Amino acid sequence: MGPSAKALALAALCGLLCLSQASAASSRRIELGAKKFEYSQREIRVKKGEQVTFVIRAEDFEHGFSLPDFNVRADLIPGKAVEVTLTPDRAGSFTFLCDNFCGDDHENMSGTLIVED
Ligand SMILES: [Cu+2]
Repeated sequence: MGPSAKALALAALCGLLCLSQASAASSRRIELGAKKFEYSQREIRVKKGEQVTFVIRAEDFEHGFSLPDFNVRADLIPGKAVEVTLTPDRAGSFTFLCDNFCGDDHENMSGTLIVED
């Protein structure tokens, strides 16, 4: 690789990094808490095409966060903020739920993501 090719590769790499940082920064951040047996928000409204980052904290136990319609899931570890980023590409109501068994009322631990056009 000649010097100019190296410079080009570096520039391309920088472009990628800068782009990904810019998109992370422009993401709308939504704080969500998880504890037995509910999320801190039952209903979350976002806009179609808007990039959102869920910042999710488990408050008491290991929970899960699953949004099957968008193929998104994460393990939630107490004391740690877990970030999940997505850009909903269609409007509608979608269920998010705990998919990590956490006790008797686990089945009811869910909420709705409303994506508006
Ligand atoms: Cu659960």
